[in-house]
Amino acid sequence: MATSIKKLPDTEQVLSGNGSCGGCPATMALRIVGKALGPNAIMLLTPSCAVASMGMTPRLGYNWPCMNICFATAGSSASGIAAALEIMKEKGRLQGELPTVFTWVGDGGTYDIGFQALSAAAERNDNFIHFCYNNEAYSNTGVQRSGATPRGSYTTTTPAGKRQPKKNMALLMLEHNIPYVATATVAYPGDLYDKVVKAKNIPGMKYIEILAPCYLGWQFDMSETVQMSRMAVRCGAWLLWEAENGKITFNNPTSLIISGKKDPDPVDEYLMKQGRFSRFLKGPDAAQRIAEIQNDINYEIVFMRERAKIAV
Ligand SMILES: Cc1ncc(C[n+]2csc(CCOP(=O)(O)OP(=O)(O)O)c2C)c(N)n1
Ligand code: SF4
Ligand SMILES: [Mg+2]
Repeated sequence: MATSIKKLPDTEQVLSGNGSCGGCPATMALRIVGKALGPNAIMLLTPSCAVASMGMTPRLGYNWPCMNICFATAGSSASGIAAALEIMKEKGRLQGELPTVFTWVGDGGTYDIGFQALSAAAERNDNFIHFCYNNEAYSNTGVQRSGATPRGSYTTTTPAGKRQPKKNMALLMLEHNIPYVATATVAYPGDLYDKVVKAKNIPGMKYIEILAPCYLGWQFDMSETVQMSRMAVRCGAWLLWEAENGKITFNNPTSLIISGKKDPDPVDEYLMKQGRFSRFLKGPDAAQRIAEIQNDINYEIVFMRERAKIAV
């Protein structure tokens, strides 16, 4: 059973007056992450909405030492900082518990542009947590397609709707044999909190991906962020799972869907609530196009169910 939202610590690492949009899912998620990590951490950010949201010195919106790093370098920069801290500790120049090194990176910086450095860091099992807040597009630069954009979604670079399905990035990270991988989303704050607490206490590389429904790119009302996140999970478009030392387990309510105890909601309502799908779903082919998206979801459910059976 996940920790209740009422039991989350009062600590706030995300400060009021930051520059994010109202209802921003990434900032909401970061608040919960902050409660789990506490103040003893170092944050690395690649160019993204999270950088635009943090504000400008001296009015920093995040209560950690923060480093803005180049787009492609989350994996290599975090590896360097983690190694430097360990050496400082060894030489007696750093006392007490080592800070948690974490990267806070969008899907563009994770799935696409930062993938090479991230893969290398995972292969080395370097000691940091990579967070991908996944709003399924390059939002900060006006919503371009990324490898996380689902089939059918409008972006400025897929004006007629993206033709390909998204890739399963969390699973790709798991295939690097890192000790901890998890997915989460803002509608399930206790689940996210517990996963971050777990990751914080595991040495080596950890990867946590958080679905972050962005009202601007997805085109829904900004008051509906949490509802959209919940709908994504209930229809199976986003699966909640974690893997410790390679063993995958599913979290509620995804576990009910995977075990067949509950049918996923049909994807129609989820799609229709978002303007980004409206062009793709217009016209006489609409039913066939919805079926294509439903197939992508069904495929992932079946694939992850079978993949979870493999544990060595
Ligand atoms: C090498 C490089 N290419 C492009 C950019 C321009 N850029 C800044 S933020 C951004 C979008 C980032 O997308 P994502 O990582 O998904 O984060 P989000 O904006 O969605 O929060 C881009 C393309 C850049 N800063 N550096
Ligand atoms: S565009 Fe989306 S992800 Fe970016 S700050 Fe606004 S709500 Fe957050
Ligand atoms: Mg993004």
